[in-house]
Amino acid sequence: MLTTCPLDCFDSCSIEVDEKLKLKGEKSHPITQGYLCHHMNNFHKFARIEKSTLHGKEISIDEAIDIVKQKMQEKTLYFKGSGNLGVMQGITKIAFKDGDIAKGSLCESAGAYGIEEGRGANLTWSPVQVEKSEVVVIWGRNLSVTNSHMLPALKGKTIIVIDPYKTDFTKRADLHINIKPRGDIYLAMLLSRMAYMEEMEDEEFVEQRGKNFDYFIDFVNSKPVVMLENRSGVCMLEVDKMLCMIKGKKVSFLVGLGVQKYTFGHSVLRAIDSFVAMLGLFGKDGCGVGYISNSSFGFASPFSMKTNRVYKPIVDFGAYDFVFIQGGNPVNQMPCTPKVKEGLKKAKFVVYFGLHVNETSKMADLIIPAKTFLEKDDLKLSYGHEYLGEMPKISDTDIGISEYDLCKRLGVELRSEKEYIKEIRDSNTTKRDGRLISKTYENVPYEKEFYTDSGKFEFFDDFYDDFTQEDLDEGFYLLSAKYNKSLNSQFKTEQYLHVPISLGLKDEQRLTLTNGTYECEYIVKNDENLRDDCMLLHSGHKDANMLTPHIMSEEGKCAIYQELKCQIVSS
Ligand SMILES: Nc1nc2c(c(=O)[nH]1)N[C@H]1C(S)=C(S)[C@@H](COP(=O)(O)OP(=O)(O)OC[C@H]3O[C@@H](n4cnc5c(=O)[nH]c(N)nc54)[C@H](O)[C@@H]3O)O[C@H]1N2
Ligand SMILES: Nc1nc2c(c(=O)[nH]1)N[C@H]1C(S)=C(S)[C@@H](COP(=O)(O)OP(=O)(O)OC[C@H]3O[C@@H](n4cnc5c(=O)[nH]c(N)nc54)[C@H](O)[C@@H]3O)O[C@H]1N2
Ligand code: SF4
Ligand SMILES: [Mo]
Repeated sequence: MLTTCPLDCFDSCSIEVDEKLKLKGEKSHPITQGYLCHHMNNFHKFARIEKSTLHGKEISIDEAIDIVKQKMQEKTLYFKGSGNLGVMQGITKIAFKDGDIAKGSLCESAGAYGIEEGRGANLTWSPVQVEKSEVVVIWGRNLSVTNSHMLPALKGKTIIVIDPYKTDFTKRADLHINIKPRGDIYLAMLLSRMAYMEEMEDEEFVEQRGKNFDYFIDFVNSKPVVMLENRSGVCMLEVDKMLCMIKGKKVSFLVGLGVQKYTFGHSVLRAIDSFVAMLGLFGKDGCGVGYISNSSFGFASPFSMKTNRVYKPIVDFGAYDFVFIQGGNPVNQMPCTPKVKEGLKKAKFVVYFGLHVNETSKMADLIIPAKTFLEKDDLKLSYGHEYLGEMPKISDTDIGISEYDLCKRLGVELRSEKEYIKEIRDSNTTKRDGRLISKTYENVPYEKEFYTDSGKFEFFDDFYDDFTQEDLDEGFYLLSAKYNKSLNSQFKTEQYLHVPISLGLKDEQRLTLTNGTYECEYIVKNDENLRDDCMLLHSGHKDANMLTPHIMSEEGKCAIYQELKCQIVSS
């Protein structure tokens, strides 16, 4: 039978499941092309939670549900992570609609906000389009780790990588721009300024499809080149090289999380988009910018409703009597672990509803096991391509409960599961070569319209960055990136702090870092791929968020993992 990978990943692979539940990538799927990654190849090897427990003592699911029913009468917070991205995961929040719902994201929403400001909607840019490009700019995205099903589309293209870390891909790139962290907005402005000097703008596009272009050009021209070079760490020569490589070509820009882990993350995406728009590289075959898109764009949302919102990156768990955490591991994944732990200790009663034991389950009073994606009906909308992934129930077990069943058992009146799935699926689908795709992608994204009120692309003309020269010069950027064997904190995580060789430290030695407020000791691994001003922790590292800040982006309510620099306390 066929199903779809539920994980938080660009690729949403189509999976063949045999009678023994062995998982294989579907060969004829245009994106999956017959292979899966580490997580799905080893899915059954990772132990799952099998029993409900209250303070470590086994109880039945019925007893667990009764406890939730009783506790949710008190001041409640519902917090959902992104362990499974099936649409039915969202149903549970209906049961908690009278409490506070944690909104915003630990992921992409700063950048997404900036994209929506300029284009009105954050549409995907899939391998199907990238294949039609001549040049691909990989900008703060680590394709071979996070988006491996994009790789076949890159064959034979000119590749430019913009990343402060020498990812696998930089080694086969035609140009690697080893940018200073936090420098992307300045590089985008420098590129725009130089492109304007070289008269590379697409006048027809800018006039007919753009708004605010003159202000944009005045704004970027008002910035001293030396400042733009200093802030981005990129010299004019390299900018010139990049412009020569993309001039007159069909170009895809694949932008990742890396560029937007800062307070002004929304402006970074808007600036990159503005540069691309001035070249007229939207709405044409093989020309566009891809980011973590809004997968549900255009689809019905039967579970949406008015609720009292609090913000995920900074939510204070301690302010609640009852905290219900579903499909997430905030103790490990939310910024500022010390604050998260303090809050969860103070909260009167905490539930963890998930698949695996982790740092959050260990702090929960009550643990409720979930069903896996093979054991429930669902549907996956992808943030990395236009194909819909059906997820029929394939196997059954006595372990756990599905999100739908839990919601029902908590007393919510619901239609049948299949009805919801059908409503969402049919609300915006069509077929391409016999496969379901989102109707939004019948045409090239933005070919007909931008989704702003003006219907035009709206260029940016201002932003705010309060980093001083002192901030720039002192300490180390602590990069946070994804790991090939883990999906955030799920599966196999890595436990080293990567440091630049220039520090002269020894592998396996201890190193204590501070962000000015908190300290944490790490075990060192030398990494020749790092710039001298950077260190790196992989997502899922047990102390990945000990030194990340308890603040969120200016716009988009997003966590901003790289806002603070770190100093060495002792080694
Ligand atoms: N194997 C695996 N795949 C995953 C995940 C996983 O945990 N493991 N997670 C999934 C999720 S939740 C997401 S959101 C996506 C994210 O996918 P990506 O965006 O690819 O993920 P990251 O590894 O966070 O960041 C990408 C790159 O940004 C670079 N970077 C850091 N700071 C800067 C900067 O200031 N400027 C620039 N230009 N680059 C910078 C990093 O060095 C890194 O190479 O991946 C998904 N796929
Ligand atoms: N330092 C640092 N922190 C980060 C990041 C980073 O790069 N660096 N990345 C950020 C990003 S991009 C993201 S998206 C977030 C992700 O953060 P989280 O959403 O917390 O992701 P995971 O750590 O993968 O935890 C997923 C949980 O979902 C559970 N689960 C899996 N499938 C199901 C299911 O079907 N039902 C239920 N109920 N539970 C299920 C798993 O057991 C696991 O506990 O982390 C963010 N945090
Ligand atoms: S995590 Fe991504 S690459 Fe791996 S199987 Fe799932 S969709 Fe495919
Ligand atoms: Mo994410």
